[in-house]
Amino acid sequence: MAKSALITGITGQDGSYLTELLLGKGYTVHGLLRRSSSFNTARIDHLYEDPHTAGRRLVLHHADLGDGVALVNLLRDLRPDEVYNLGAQSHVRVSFDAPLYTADVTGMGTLRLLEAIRASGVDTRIYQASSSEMFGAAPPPQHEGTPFHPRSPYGCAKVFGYWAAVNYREAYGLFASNGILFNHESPRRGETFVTRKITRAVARIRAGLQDRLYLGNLDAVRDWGYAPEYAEAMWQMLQHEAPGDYVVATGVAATVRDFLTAAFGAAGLDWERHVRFDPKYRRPSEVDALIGDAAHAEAELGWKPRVLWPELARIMVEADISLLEAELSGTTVRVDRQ
Ligand code: NDP
Ligand code: GDR
Repeated sequence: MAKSALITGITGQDGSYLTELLLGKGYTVHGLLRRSSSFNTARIDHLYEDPHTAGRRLVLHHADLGDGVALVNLLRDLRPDEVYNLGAQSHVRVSFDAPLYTADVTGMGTLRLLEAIRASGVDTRIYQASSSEMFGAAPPPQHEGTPFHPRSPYGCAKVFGYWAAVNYREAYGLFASNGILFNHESPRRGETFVTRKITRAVARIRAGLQDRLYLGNLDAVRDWGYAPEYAEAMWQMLQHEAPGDYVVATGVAATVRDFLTAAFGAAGLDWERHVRFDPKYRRPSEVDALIGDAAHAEAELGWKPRVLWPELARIMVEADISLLEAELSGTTVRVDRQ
């Protein structure tokens, strides 16, 4: 029997890659779509199937991680084999401006989903999108045994979600796995995260549409991997014989400045001529260095990173240049071509 999955956050970067992966494996994919006054499905439009198509395998349902009853109803009606909880207010800087909202969606939303699984009595496996931001101030390299020290409302909310998943595993025997994913990027990355902000600016500066790029802390160290590979790790966790918690990372460190140099360099530009500092992009408390040790994921799941950050920077710059050229030529644009 073909499997079915429910994905919260299906319209986000990771949700789109995971949907492609699962459809390719023959799954029927149900996505939780939150109500928006404008279209929010650009990343999955290329996978869209008309609701009147018989036997379609991608189905979207309006609901919200803030609405526990809607989650129970969805779980009860769909009875999916697997649930991937990717939905979140995922922006760290924004979480300082909207801390209670972030805690509600990112933290309580996870508990609502776990409780919906329990209340509906559905026999399913759940993947929880945990984050390297939970490590925060803990010195690198970080692994599954590193104590958490979150540095933002977002990080605190993810710690809550992490422990809620562990608790439902221990209390109710739920197959709940935490993927502790380090930063992962792609041409589909949201435009306000630093890598995509940089690669979009490179394309626009190269085309003469923009001259300045305003950024915050250039000294932060991150471990940037390639998002489609991280979606594979999520799926592998739910196919494993037992639930567990896994760090997923490349183990390779770079500063924001390093990424800037590579991205501008890929277009033959010098970042120092264009980048300016704006304090509004600094965080009240910063996470200085995240470098993951993914040895456990490699040993248990056979997962290994392939694309490292210099190649990632090049992939993203090339994609943003092509996207801009298509926009400027008036060609119908699909935001996500990879
Ligand atoms: P995105 O920000 O691209 O996507 C977030 C998704 O959550 C979107 O589909 C968004 O919907 C949805 N969402 C937001 N609020 C709600 C809500 N109230 N109810 C239901 N859905 C909601 O994130 P990514 O794809 O990058 O990340 C996926 C998950 O992994 C997130 O939980 C993130 O915190 C976590 N994570 C990400 C990492 C990364 O480097 N990318 C690293 C570690 C963890 P809409 O499109 O309508 O806004
Ligand atoms: P992060 O990603 O906070 O690590 O969270 P982001 O790309 O936002 O920041 C990375 C680093 O770059 C510095 N920075 C800037 N960041 C942004 N967004 N905009 C700027 O102008 C800027 N200038 C400098 C930041 O200070 C930071 O140090 C991401 C999210 O996807 C989370 O959801 C996820 O859990 C973690 O990665 C792992």
